[in-house]
Amino acid sequence: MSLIVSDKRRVILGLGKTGYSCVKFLSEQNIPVTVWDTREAPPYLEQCKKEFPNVNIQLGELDAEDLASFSQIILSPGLALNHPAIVFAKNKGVEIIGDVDLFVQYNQAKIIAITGSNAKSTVTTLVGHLLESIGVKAKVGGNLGVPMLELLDTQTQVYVLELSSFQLETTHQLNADVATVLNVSEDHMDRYTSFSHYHLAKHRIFKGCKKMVVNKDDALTQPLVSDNYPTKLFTKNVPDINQFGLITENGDTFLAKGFIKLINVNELSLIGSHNYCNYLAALALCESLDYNANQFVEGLKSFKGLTHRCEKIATINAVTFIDDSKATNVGATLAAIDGLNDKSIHLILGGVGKGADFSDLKPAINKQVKSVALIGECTDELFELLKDECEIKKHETLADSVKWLFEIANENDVVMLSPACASFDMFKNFEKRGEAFAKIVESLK
Ligand code: UMA
Ligand code: ADP
Repeated sequence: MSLIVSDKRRVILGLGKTGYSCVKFLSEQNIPVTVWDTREAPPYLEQCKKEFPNVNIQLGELDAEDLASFSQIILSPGLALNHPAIVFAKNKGVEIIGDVDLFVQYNQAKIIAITGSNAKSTVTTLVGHLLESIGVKAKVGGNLGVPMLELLDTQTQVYVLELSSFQLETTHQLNADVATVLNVSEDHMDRYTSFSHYHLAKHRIFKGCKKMVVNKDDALTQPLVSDNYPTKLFTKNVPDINQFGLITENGDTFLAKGFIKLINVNELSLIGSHNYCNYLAALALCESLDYNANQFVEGLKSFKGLTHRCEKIATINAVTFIDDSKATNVGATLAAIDGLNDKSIHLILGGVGKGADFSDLKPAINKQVKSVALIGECTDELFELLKDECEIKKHETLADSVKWLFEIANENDVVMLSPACASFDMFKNFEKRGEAFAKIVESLK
């Protein structure tokens, strides 16, 4: 991949957050660009016209011949590499990169790079919090929300980047100081031709990395490249020497490094063994930058977690309500159910399935879930799959589903929104779905 030089004809595809950050970044360096979005009114259209009037903007379906006339495409994550016009341009020799490649060319600080099917946002935010808790100037971003080019400055010591498989598809050489794939389970099957295609995209995070963090319990997180890199392991189980894991003694569970107990999980805000793994992964990532896990005990205690991820929002008549709206795939919902292993659960499931195979839900629901309320696009598919596993009912609205579950829940039970699906059929995004859930719960008081 070549460095930014001025003889290229560049086109940025997409004028959402990423596309606009690329327009801004390149324009500020007087590098001419065209930006092209297939939508008639992409989110940053007006802002782009106003702030960068010299940028050539094209709207509407991509034209293969036109695209092939550029020398470089800077692709937004929302557009797939297998779009026919993009494939055509690539075959004609057009270079295709993403915002990560641009970021890497300009970055001077350390990079902690984090991907996985689930827990990316939690671990990225936690690592940022831990580093700041000991005075390191760290910035978090990427798929988390703020495009990484907007993070670049001269003061930051460490960038903690959450990277999606979409972003990694166009990443050639990340050169992270430490990289990890936290876990791998099915997601975005509407975009990938196979699970292995998705798995391979995730593993591009290791390209050029100096150190790795690997989930010992998930073979799919282990690097596909040669394993001569310094590697730290984390596990839900008792750790071997120098690994991060959990030690249980006299009914108390501790985060531990080897046989050294670091902190009792009772002192932490996040619940469930999946979240304990997230703390362990974050510690392993920080230690890979040559900090010491012991330095982070106060930071572990003060991390409050992110909203809509297994968040306890209310207790009414001794029934606990949990908002796990961010559970947009089967793996996340299974982790949430598993994390509540001593509770009877009433679960709200459904939404946009993204081509997922839901069958892994069956045994967990049979074992631990008393009733399921179904909403959204996947209702019929989920009903057919789960109708013999527990009490189950289809609902038109989220409000109806919450009210029904509250009626049948007993004292000490849990009503949880952990839908295993995306929200776009009924809500703008997972945040709006979680907020709607909280409002409905509030109305039950
Ligand atoms: N789109 C078009 N035509 C275009 C360009 C985009 O129809 O020409 C559509 C895409 O199909 C998509 C939407 O517009 O439905 C947004 O795409 P985008 O590439 O413009 O997205 P950005 O606004 O740049 O936001 C992206 C990430 N979005 C996606 O990957 C879809 C954001 O992650 C990320 O926070 C942001 O860059 C900054 O890095 C969001 C996301 O949903 C949260 N990520 C997926 C996930 O977490 O599961 C991967
Ligand atoms: P991502 O950014 O990868 O979507 P989040 O931290 O936003 O990750 O969490 C997404 C969902 O995954 C939430 O429902 C959360 O409860 C669940 N989750 C969190 N940690 C894990 C884990 N270690 N394994 C599986 N699911 C998890």
